[in-house]
Amino acid sequence: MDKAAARQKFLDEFPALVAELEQILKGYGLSEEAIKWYRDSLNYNTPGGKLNRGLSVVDTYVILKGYGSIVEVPDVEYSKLALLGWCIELLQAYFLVADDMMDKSITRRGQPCWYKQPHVGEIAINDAFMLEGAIYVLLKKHFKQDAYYVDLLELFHDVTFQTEVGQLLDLITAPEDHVDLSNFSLEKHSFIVIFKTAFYSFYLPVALAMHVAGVSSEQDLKQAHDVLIPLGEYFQIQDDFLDCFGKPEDIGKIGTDIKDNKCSWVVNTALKLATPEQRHILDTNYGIKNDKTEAVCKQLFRDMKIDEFYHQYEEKTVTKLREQIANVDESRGFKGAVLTVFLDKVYKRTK
Ligand code: DMA
Ligand code: MG
Ligand code: MG
Ligand code: MG
Repeated sequence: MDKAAARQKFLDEFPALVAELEQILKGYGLSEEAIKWYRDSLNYNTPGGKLNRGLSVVDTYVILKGYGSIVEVPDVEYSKLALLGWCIELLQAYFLVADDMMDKSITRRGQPCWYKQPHVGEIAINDAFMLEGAIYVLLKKHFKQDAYYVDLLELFHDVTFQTEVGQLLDLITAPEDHVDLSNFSLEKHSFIVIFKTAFYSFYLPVALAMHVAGVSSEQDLKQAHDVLIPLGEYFQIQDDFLDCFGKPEDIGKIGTDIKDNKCSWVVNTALKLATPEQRHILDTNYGIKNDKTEAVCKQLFRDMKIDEFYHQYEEKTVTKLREQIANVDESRGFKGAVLTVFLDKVYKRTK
């Protein structure tokens, strides 16, 4: 099955989940107006992205169980794995609706951010909560009878909290009213992005599939973790790079990191390399909500050839990750291929 077909098969599972969630609201006696609101929020915020996280749950399971491809997975089994995949996409939807409000973003996945819809506004805060709530409704309905149900719940709860910790650090390291670049460092950056991105985007999909496949010894979960966390860090560094150097048509969003005073990989790398003159330009132009000062920072980053340092970083990191994967111990059932597939999905991405 090619990539597009696998994606379509996964997408085809989503409407039934929306219907199940609507059914819950109907059971509570909610009006059609309220049910429509939730349906619209689910459809607007959940399926429009790359679906890397969701699809990875299925892909990981296929490899761990030794199936030749997705078509060999029995239908009932496929639906359960896809449901877990959609639960990560719901978690992602929850984080993104809130993240876009906190980051004052304008577009997401090539359309206006949910809170930017004139009829939505701050109701988006509650919509975010209800996107998260959907995860636990679906897990209870489909996994309550399984021995690993509590493992799934704990995983979702743990990575949700870790992500929220990461978002807190991301936000308090980027105060809007006070720019002080001496507060930033690549070490702080690394800590922030591991928490805000790596756990839920990389460790979670693989760990979920491992629990279902029964390949979930502590040692194997640790092996997965030890590659997926640095892989997730690399992924967020790509996100930071693309925020500044990517094209909105490709990434589906307009970057806000410079105006938002974010402790991003780009500014941290520039700070490390800057001459006193360049540092002065950054001190006086970074973190200001103004198109002109943003353009000055972007030009400086181009002049400093931050893109070349990024490509060097990328090659070095990927070589190291491939070495680490080659050393995975497969004696208990875990497979390094799970990690290679994931790495190949993000290597040199432009969107
Ligand atoms: C992403 O950080 C982290 C979460 C938990 C959504 P970000 O603000 O850099 O993401 P984006 O660039 O997609 O707004
Ligand atoms: Mg953001
Ligand atoms: Mg953010
Ligand atoms: Mg970003």
